Amino acid sequence: MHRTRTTAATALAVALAVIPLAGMSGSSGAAAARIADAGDSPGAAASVSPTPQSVHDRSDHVTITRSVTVVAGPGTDAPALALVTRTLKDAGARHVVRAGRATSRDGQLTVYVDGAGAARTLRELDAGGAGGLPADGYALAIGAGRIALAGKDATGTYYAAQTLRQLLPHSDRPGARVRGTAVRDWPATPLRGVIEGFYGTPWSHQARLDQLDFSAEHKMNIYVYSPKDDAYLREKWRDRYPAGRLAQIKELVDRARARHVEFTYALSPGLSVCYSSDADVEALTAKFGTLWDIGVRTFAVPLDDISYTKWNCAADKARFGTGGGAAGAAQSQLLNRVNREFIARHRGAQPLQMVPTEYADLKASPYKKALATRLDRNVLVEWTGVGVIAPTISVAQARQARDLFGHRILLWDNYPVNDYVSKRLMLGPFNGRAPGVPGRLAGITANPMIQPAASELALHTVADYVWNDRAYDARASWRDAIRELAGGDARAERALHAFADVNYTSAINPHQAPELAAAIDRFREDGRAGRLDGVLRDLRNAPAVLRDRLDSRAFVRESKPWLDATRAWGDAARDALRLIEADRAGDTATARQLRQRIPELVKTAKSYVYVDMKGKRIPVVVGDGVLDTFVADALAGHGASRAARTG
Ligand code: 14T
Repeated sequence: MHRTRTTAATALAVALAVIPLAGMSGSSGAAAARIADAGDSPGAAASVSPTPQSVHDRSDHVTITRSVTVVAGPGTDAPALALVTRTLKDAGARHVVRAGRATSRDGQLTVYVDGAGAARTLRELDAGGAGGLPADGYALAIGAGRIALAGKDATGTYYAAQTLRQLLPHSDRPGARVRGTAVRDWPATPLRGVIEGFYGTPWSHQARLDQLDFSAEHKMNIYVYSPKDDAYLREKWRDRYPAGRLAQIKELVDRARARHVEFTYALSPGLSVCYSSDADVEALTAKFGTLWDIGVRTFAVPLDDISYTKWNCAADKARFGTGGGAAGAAQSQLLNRVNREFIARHRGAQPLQMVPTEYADLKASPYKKALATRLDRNVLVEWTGVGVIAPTISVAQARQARDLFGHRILLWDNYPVNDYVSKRLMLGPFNGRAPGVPGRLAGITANPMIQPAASELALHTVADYVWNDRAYDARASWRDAIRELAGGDARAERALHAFADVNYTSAINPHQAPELAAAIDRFREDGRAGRLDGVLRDLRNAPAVLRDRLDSRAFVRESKPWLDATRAWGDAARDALRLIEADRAGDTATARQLRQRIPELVKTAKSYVYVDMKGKRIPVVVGDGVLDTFVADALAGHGASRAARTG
């Protein structure tokens, strides 16, 4: 795996461009698939994302009254209660009063959160209890003048509150009616989240805070802090943080805790570590200690993208020998010491995570054998699937990874990460991961794009899949993600849809701009230029609409070169369409004029660049293979028709 980053990245990019990719799910059947339980009608649940495991709509309604009583025990999760209160106020309640037990004032809404009251209400409304559910599970019921929420654990209660947030309407006055419903819900896999694990400009502090909020809203419970270009995590792994940096990390840790997200600190010593050195074990655990002190409880030691054939000290060669088996033994020894001398001695520490140096295949090897036999059982091993950017992941592969590494597997999914193709935004959905995969894993973490806000579209779909893989429908989830990011603004939603369509392709979504491509195909069949022009005009105007109307200013900022390129390609494509029409009508003057100016428009469209952290200017692409091809075909067709005329 040890290659220099640029060559390796280029090799990877080339490989991805030529490997034919297996067909991926893309069926629509939206609404029906959103309800996991057979026999349910799409009612309230249609607005809940990730799709709940089980929803039964009731025939009754509940009214949000002016004053609402919240009945909760003293041990109830504080963030959950705060969210319930805010949700009720957003739904029109003026006063939300906490009480130890119900004070049944006629007609007034009571909300039970955990405890005996919630258990009784859930039973009466056929939602069952939360007791038998997996970790992070919850039950929620709305009906008979009451609302009840109960979690299997504190996170479950918090997720019940998140679901309530999606079920209640927004209103500035009391009186809103809410459809009765009974929800039982739980995740498909224990760990679900984001690993900031890419090369290039690390996310800003604000972006990380926003990401923690986003994760919580999407029932994701882990954030792994592992940016490759934060020197304190790799080159300077032994060094302590300056106070200011540590204070920032603490702010993330606190935010994560309040959102029921496990902040995971990943330290990568592989560039310089001496595995047999007591001093290096000491340095590693001392660094972890400084993070423990600010509240971190989950730790990882990634050993990816390092050499495991060259030791960093002579002692390792003497102690372990050479070859993959020796590397596996050395790494296991280091990790076991961290596990036994740090993790095991800190009460409340979560299982240690590691990334093996062979993380992207399923070939039996002396290295994997060494990890399987020597690494402490309770360490989680990360794996990317077959291929660094796995086009597909099957249940059989997940099972094989578990067997081969001999440990529980945490999937490090390299989607939507774009560090190896930074000319591209990846706005398509999570795809190609089979139903049943999450159930075989300790969890799934997705490596996002360098652009944090733009990553939210793909991450929304990741969150859907990892919570309820059986109900997952990539296209439906993608539309849902667009709707959410557009924040209820129909014009922004349409614009975002058009923009995401021309930024759709990746290793897991082989077709670029599927909707635009279909519109062009249709035009080739029926010759209806007006309709295609409407599509191109909407695309051309989408950047302006997004700049005007999208709430997420970060999305607009990060997408700037792609927005610019989209508008310019829209102009070029519309002129190309006019050229086709002029040729067809025999309007040679117009055709000649268009023919002359289109190359200039194409040049402009290709001129927009993403500037990376080293100042490198990388021309961006949008709708590549579709927009450029359409324009080129129009020019070629014009040449051909001229030749035929003058021929
Ligand atoms: F550890 C991993 F699981 C992993 O994926 N490591 C890196 C990751 O930081 C990076 O964001 C990702 C996508 O580029 O790929 C891994 O890095 C690579 C992979 C290669 F195949 C770097 C160079 C390669 F040639």
